[in-house]
Amino acid sequence: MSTETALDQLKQLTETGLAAIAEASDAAALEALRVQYLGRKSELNGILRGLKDLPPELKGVVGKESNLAKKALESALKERQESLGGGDGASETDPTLPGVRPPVGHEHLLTSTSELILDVFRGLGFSIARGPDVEDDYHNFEALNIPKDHPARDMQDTFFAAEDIVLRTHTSPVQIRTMKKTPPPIRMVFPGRVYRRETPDATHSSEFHQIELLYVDHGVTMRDLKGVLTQFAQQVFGDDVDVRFRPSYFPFVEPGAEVDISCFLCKGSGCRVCKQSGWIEILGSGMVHPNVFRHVGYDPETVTGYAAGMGVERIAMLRHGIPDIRLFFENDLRFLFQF
Ligand code: FA5
Repeated sequence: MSTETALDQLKQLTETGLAAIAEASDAAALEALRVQYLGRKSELNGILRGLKDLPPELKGVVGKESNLAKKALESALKERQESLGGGDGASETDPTLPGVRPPVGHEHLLTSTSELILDVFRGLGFSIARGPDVEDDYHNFEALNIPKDHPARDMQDTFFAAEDIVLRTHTSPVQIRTMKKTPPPIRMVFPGRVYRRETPDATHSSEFHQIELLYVDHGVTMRDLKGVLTQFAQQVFGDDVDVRFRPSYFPFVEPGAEVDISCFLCKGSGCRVCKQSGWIEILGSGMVHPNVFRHVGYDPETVTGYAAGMGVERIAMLRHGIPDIRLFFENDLRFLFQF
């Protein structure tokens, strides 16, 4: 075979092949053309197989042209297949086959726990606001009655982003931001992520979530605080739960109280979960300190208020008997899909 004959033959078969492919009206016709032009018994394959018998000076040029022809036919087939609506040509769409369901995720347990808590407070007349995760020293400490060098700063080990810029260690700074721009009365909750330089263990994480509560008006008393927190505890943990207020210290409240619920597992008789005490701590709270009101320009002689802050992970752990806080952040689907 001369070079010209082989090249002519290639040109011819490419042209007729391309024309036929462009005309093909369905996937079956395309498949037949693929077999005819590119299959094992095709003319082109015959030329490729014969290459080895050609004299070296012909082999190069005919080989190159054959490959170009093959590529042109292949891409024309692919293009036509796509313009006919995809498919691999072997199977037409069968509308009676069951569909393929993509895996669908669901709400993270921390999200649904936050929503549950926020719903309780919505029902009690609170509205929701948020503040920034990156705070300045003034909002996170100073305005909350924790001046520089005050020993209470050590209560929450802090991540610093710059000299006076911190990752907030609690959601309490949102109290300050809210009161600064809104006159009383205020009845709000502030959910959000907080950060502390802690060594993680089963109940401590260096990143966790809090929900803050703030109610300021004329004549708000500790009794209002007890009423609302008891309501909250019973709606979240069940009607038969007992609530206990224990004196405690936070610089931004006076008096301050920590709130315990009776152990849901042993019902108060003492077990491993409540460390034999019969009670489990769920949050910190108290009456807003007059110095805090002074910082935001409220008159502590005319308004009073209460505040509280709770850890969302701890509440989810108590509600579901989760033994280790780190499970929330490992994203192991076997854990997450249980809730
Ligand atoms: C505070 O953060 C105060 N801002 C709460 C407050 C607000 C008191 C308003 C009074 C008035 P405390 O550091 O105790 O307080 O944290 C509150 C809750 O966050 C704890 O009860 C606990 O549930 C949770 N918590 C604290 N540290 C961690 C941690 N490392 N990992 C997970 N949860 C934590």
